[in-house]
Amino acid sequence: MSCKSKVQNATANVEGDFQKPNIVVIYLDDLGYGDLSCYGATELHTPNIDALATGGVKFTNGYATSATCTPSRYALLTGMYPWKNKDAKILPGDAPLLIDVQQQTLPKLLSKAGYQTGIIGKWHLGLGSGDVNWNETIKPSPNEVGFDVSYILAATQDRVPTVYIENGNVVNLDKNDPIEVNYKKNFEGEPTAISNPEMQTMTWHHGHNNSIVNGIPRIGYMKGGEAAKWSDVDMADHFLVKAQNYVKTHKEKPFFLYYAMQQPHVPRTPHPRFVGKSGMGPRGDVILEADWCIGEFMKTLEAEGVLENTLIVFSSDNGPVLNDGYYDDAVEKLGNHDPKGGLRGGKYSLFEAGTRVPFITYWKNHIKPNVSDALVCQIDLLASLGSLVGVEDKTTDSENILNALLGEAEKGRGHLIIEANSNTALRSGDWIMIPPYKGSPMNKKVGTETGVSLQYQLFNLKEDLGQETNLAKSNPEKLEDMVQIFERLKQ
Ligand code: NG6
Ligand code: CA
Repeated sequence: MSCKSKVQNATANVEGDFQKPNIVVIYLDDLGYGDLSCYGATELHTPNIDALATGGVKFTNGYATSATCTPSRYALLTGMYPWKNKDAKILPGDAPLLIDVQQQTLPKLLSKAGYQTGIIGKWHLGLGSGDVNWNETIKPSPNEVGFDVSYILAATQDRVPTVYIENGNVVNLDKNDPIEVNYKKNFEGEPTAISNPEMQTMTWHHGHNNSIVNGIPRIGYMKGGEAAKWSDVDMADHFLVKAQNYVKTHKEKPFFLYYAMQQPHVPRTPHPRFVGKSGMGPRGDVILEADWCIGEFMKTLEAEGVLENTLIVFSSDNGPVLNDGYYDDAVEKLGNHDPKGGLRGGKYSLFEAGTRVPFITYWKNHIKPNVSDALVCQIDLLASLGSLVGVEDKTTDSENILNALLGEAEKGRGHLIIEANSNTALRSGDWIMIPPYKGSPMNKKVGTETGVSLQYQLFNLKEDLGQETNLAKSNPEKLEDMVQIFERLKQ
């Protein structure tokens, strides 16, 4: 048999050099660099994610492109810098699909190599082309940009519509109770957190005062769809079972599964069996819940006989935030835990904690356990995983850093442009340069620094992880160097 036909005939259960591994991207929402015990947390214990880190490569310089969800997810799936697309900002739940159906995507690329592709979990990249009718099959959806199957929540857990959507169809929709969604105005007579605060079981702090679903006030107004509404406390279990079933029903041929978990984004709604487990309130509890789900998911890979033929990439879409709009004790019960892991800033910030996130690759008996300081970014999965399965693509901003991702090279990317709230900064080698921007240095509602300043900022991250000393004035040569690279890359 030729090499090529060996590849074509490879199945997940056949041993051999040419076997294509299954690929699973496990992606958390707002998990910080310091939120896992394998990244130094002492107050939270995440044994299942730790097992991936100790059995795989744990990256210390792993990045999302952006400090918020939509742009990071856009980069992950398209390999394109989100700042090149003016619409790649936090999207409302009724936004049109952000990815052009003609655009290259990671699932499309893997499909070319014979992969089955699926997404389960949070989408937040828009749906339809403007005026979505939630009561008919929604198109375009993930299924039009490369996923064979999709089972998603449209935007975020705190945004309407609060329903699951499977292959473009709202799950459990009763045609006699159609869903309507509006992000500008309420539907007549429908309760909101303002008109009916007594209906709340969770209280909003900022934003989040529109429709109330399951006692939780949300962003956006929704009417109807009663039977289709999800149960927040069961969401983690629900997605887990879907992910497990995906593995069970697709294991005969190579698959790519994007398992996009909703934790620890707000509203934090741990299943009752995790309530109180962290001693840190719901934020800690849902991190433990996510860790448990990952452990169960790994058990399924093993039980189905595909563990040794599955490459796992674990990461988060942006850095941590405590108060993101609800009173949920995240600040009050934090204790000695540092979600930022010693970094400066947080979600929404150009400082490191906005974009530097846990980043782990695991492939049993293929990846040698290691800790890597290589500069790696989620934007590079497209070119790198393409290279792994033999499909080259040079049409995007994604770089082939496969060797670094597999722990076989010490160097990853040379440069990376990170983004927060449409402002960009350059990471290059050990250095980061943040150009001057207008705007507030503090995001007062969430209580974190934005990283924005009217002065140039330059930090040596190797010597100054916490970005305490701005070297822009004392090292003008380095600054000039960084500004030139930045300007060249931004063109
Ligand atoms: C913000 C929300 C925040 C969160 C965020 C998106 C308010 C005041 N804040 O607009 O709660 O939903 O959007 O988070 O509404 S992300 O992780 O999906 O980017
Ligand atoms: Ca997020």
